[in-house]
Amino acid sequence: MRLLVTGGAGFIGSNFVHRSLAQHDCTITVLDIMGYAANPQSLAGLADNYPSRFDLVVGDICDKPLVDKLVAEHDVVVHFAAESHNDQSLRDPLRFATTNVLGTIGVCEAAVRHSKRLHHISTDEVFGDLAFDDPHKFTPDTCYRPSSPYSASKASADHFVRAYIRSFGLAATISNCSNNYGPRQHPEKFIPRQITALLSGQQPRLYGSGQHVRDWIHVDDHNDAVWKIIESGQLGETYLIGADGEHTNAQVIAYLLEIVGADPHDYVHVTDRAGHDRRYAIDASSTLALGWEPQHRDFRAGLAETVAWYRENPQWWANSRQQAEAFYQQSETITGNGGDATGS
Ligand code: NAD
Ligand code: TDX
Repeated sequence: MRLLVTGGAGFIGSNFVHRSLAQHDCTITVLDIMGYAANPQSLAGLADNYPSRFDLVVGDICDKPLVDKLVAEHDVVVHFAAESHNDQSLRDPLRFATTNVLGTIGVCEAAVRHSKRLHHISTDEVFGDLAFDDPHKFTPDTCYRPSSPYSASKASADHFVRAYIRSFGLAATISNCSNNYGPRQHPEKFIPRQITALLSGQQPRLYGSGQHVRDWIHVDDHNDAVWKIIESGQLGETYLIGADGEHTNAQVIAYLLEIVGADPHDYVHVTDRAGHDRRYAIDASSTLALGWEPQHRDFRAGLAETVAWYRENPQWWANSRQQAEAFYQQSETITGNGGDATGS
C-alpha cells in the first residue's frame, strides 16, 4: 500500500510514520510544510533505514498542483496536516481556516479526481464541551458545537469531507480522537510544556482553576485505531477514538510532579484560555466494534514513559520550547487564585 501522509512531520503524523514503517507492509510519502510545529528530527534516519519505502516532500497542502500529483501517485491519503493549537488559533483564526478548511478541500478534490481512498484525521473538539457532571460522552451522532477557531476549522473540514462523500462519491472515512500524549509532541501543548518546564527547573503552568477535564489517549493507540479504520472501516463512516482517560489538568500536573519527585504544590496558576472548553469525553464504541482496543491502559505509566523520552531527547525540544514560551509570554500572567474564563 502506498500511503501519502500529510502532516507526517508533526506529533501524531511522525509517530504514525515510524510505527507504520515498522509494522505494516507499506511505503510512505510525507507531505509537510515543515512549519513551526514540524520537527525534522522526528523523521531523522527514516530515509536511511527504509531507503525505498520512505520519502519526504516539503510542501503545502494548499498547493493544488502538488497535492494533485502526489495523490495520483498513492493508494491512500492519511490526512493529519493541520494547524493544531487552540491558543494559536485565538491569535490568528484565518491561518486555521486556510490550512484546515481550504487545505482539506484541496485534498478531497484530488482524491475524488483520482478515485483514491482518504482517511481524514479529526478531533473530539468539534463537538464542543460537556458539563463536568454530564453522564453522556461524545458519539458519532453528537451535534457539532465547536468553541474555538481551531475546533471550528476542524468541524468545517469534517463537513466538507462528508459533503464530498455524498456529492462526489469520495471514498473516505473520518476519525475524531481525544487528546493524545506521547513522544515527539510540541512543547506548546499541555503535557510536553509541563514536562519540559520541570526538566528545565521551572514550574508547571495551569490555566485557570485546572479543573478542566481532558480524555487522554496514547498516540500509538490512536495510530493503531487509524490503521484498523483504514483496513476494516466502512466507507462514509465516522469513528470516534478514545481510551476512557478522563483526568483534570490539575491531576495531570500532580502526576508529573510525582514522577519527577518534585513538591506536589510546586506549580502556578496562569491566565485562563478564552472560551476554554470544560470537558471532553469519548464513547469509542464505533472503533471498538472494529476489533481495535487501546493497549496503554495505565495513564500514569504512559506519562512516566513520556517523561523519560523528553529527558533522553533534550536536543529534540530545546528550540521549540524557547519559541513556545516566547509565544506564551506575550499574554500569560500568574494569577494566584486560578479564576476560570468559562463557568461550570
Ligand atoms: P501537529 O501540529 O504536531 O502537526 C501538524 C503537522 O501538519 C505539522 O508537521 C505541520 O508542519 C503540518 N502542517 C501544517 N500546515 C500544513 C500545510 N499547510 N501543509 C502541509 N503540512 C502542514 O499536530 P498533531 O497534534 O500531530 O495533530 C495532527 C492531526 O490530528 C491534526 O489534524 C489534529 O487536528 C488532529 N488531532 C490532534 C489531537 C491531539 O491531541 N494532538 C487529537 C485529535 C486530533
Ligand atoms: O500551559 C498550559 N496549561 C494548561 O492548563 C497549556 C498549554 C494548556 N493547559 C490546559 C488547556 C487544556 O484544558 O491543558 C489542556 C490541554 O491543552 P492543549 O494541550 O492545548 O490541548 P487542547 O486544547 O485540549 O487540544 C488538544 O486536543 C485536541 C490538541 O492540541 C488538539 O490538536 C486536539 O484536537
